[in-house]
Amino acid sequence: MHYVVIGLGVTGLSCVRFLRQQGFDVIVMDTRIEPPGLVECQQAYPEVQIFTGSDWPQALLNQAQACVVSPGISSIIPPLQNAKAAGVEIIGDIELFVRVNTAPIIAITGANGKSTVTTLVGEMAKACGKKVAVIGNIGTPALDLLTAKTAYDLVVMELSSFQLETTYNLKPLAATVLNISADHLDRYASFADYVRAKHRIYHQAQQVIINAQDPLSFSAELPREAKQWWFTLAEPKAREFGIRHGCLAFENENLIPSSQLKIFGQHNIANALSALALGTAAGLAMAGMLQALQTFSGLAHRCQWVADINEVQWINDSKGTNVGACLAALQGLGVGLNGKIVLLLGGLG
Ligand code: UMA
Ligand code: ADP
Repeated sequence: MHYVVIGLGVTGLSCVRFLRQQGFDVIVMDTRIEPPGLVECQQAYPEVQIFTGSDWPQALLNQAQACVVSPGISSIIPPLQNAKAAGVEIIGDIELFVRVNTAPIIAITGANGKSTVTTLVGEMAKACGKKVAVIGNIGTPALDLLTAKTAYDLVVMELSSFQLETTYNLKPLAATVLNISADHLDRYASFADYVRAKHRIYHQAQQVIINAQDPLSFSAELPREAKQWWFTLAEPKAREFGIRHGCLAFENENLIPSSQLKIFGQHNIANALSALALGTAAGLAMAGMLQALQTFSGLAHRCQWVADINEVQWINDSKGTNVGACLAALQGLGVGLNGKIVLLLGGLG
């Protein structure tokens, strides 16, 4: 029996490394003629058979122990549906990861703000003295953690809807859907399908963190026993992180003036509040989390201040790759601004 790894980008390569280390036979298939991981895979694993282009041998798919599908390729393409009909398990790299991982997981998804919140929670955990791994859609494939065989206190994982579609046994200590607006609709039959894929993150979560101002962050099918935490840009009620008199606050307690944050825009205040909620759910100390909030200056290309030239401020928000992100950036940056915003816009959307 062998595993078939579908896709030879960073995810596919990480799957090959992990499965070979475990001693399994591996076959790789990718529709691209020259997938990015081709040369590295050939050099490091000459024994692995690689099929590139559109002609995949169906018999090898149908005899596999499982097909491990990269997030960039849909698992409902005919060769994979045929294999599924033949009884083959269709999973993703995150499913392989959670079957072996033993560290507690904070799982983060949403249409926008995922990488910012994932990084911020990672910084908070570090400030609290935890050995933390920050992985997933943010860039480092999850399985690389297992291949490296290093122990961690906590795993902070950014998950895309693509990754969630092929994950069945994720049992996070805390999970959130930060917000939902239209994205990736070329991959989904409907917006409802995209929302359903995102909500999979909650299925077996011990604690859930919900955006009180986005009804799509809430799921009617939350696990009944899951503890709930909420965040809002309004004044917080019970179990809520919110804003009171210019301060980030939890319930009745003011925590830190928003002016002490190094990230700006209303959407980033929401990101900070969700990170505080996630960290609190995971038992991180408030003092360490607030220390991280005071130093975290955001990620490159996300509402990133570039220069101030002749009284014009230049901001790089090139990671705002959907309409919701662009609107949030414009609205967030517009607060308190006296001048005009000139938007330089490109891309498919
Ligand atoms: N592809 C093919 N044929 C194949 C396999 C893939 O044409 O047989 C194409 C896909 O359509 C896609 C590209 O190859 O355009 C890359 O796909 P991939 O699955 O090989 O991607 P990886 O290099 O493994 O990177 C993936 C994530 N990419 C996608 O989901 C498209 C990375 O997220 C992620 O960082 C990485 O795994 C580690 O987990 C990137 C992303 O854009 C940053 N994610 C989307 C987003 O954030 O909106 C979801
Ligand atoms: P993702 O990883 O989900 O793509 P990022 O943290 O990389 O999100 O941010 C990408 C862009 O999304 C930012 O440049 C900004 O325009 C927008 N954004 C960030 N946080 C939010 C939020 N909470 N709500 C809406 N848009 C946001």
